[in-house]
Amino acid sequence: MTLPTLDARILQAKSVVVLTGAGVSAESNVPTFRGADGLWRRHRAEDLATPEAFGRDPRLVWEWYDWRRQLIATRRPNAAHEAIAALETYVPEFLLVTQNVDGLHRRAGSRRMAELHGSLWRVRCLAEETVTENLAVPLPSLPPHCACGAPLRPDVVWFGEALPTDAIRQAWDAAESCDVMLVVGTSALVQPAASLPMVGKAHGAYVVEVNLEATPLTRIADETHYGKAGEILPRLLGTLAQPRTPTPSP
Ligand code: BJW
Repeated sequence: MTLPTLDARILQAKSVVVLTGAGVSAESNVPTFRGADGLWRRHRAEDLATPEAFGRDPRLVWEWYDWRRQLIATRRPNAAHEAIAALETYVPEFLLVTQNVDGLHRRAGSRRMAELHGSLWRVRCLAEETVTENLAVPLPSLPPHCACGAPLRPDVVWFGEALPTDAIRQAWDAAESCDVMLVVGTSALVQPAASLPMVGKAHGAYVVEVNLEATPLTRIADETHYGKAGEILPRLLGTLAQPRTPTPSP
């Protein structure tokens, strides 16, 4: 008996979830966190990605985020982002759950998204808690300030902070009800995002992993494809990785 290919399985699915991590942006030359050239090899997360670090030295934290914003502003979505954006247009119920803060999925055209760890392109007022888009590159002064006078922080999720309630609820519900979950370019080490494939699996989803190497998720995945996401996804998804052309009217 031959197993259905992934594109056939997806065409039969009512609901599909794609979970992505930093590896999906690696081919856009955006550094990952834990790879050989990863951000956490050069910097300590405790110094840059915790509320305590920001409380101690907001300027230092902002210098790092401003550097990353400048770098990412010069980068483009790659074939993996594009394949995921195309896939969304073929599936009735679809959710892209991303841990990435770089905004490349949105630039590739993805719309039905839950951004679990926030966005580099939004800022939050420490006094009013208001969130606004901020695309200035570089930022004119560090740390930036709100019109009310209070400092702004990046609207991202640091270690020890709760994830945005709506995003994690949406992701959890989708994981519980999806037929297929595709997990791309995440080390699956950071909670609670790393639990989503287990939730999907426990509720009967067919779990497919795409990564350069094995992760803690590999043992529960139904299929693992080793290699670069930008090469593997277009191959695995076939025509579903191509933007859907409108059906011509008769
Ligand atoms: C390729 C590729 C190619 C490369 N193609 N693949 C339970 C147990 C243990 C610990 C905890 C727990 N629950 C909570 C914790 C603590 C903590 C945690 O998980 N720690 C672990 C590290 C031990 N979690 C938290 O603190 C979270 N908060 C929380 O749980 O709060 C609870 C709470 C509730 C109520 C009130 C208060 C609190 C928050 C986690 C926030 C994570 N933040 C960061 C920074 C975001 C902002 C920024 O970018 O600056 O998010 S850390 C960093 O890791 C970033 C990423 O989104 C995240 C995940 O990394 P990711 O995406 O997996 O990247 P990498 O680099 O690890 O992996 C890349 C992968 O790609 C690799 O596998 C490569 O092989 C692969 N790859 N090129 C395909 N071309």
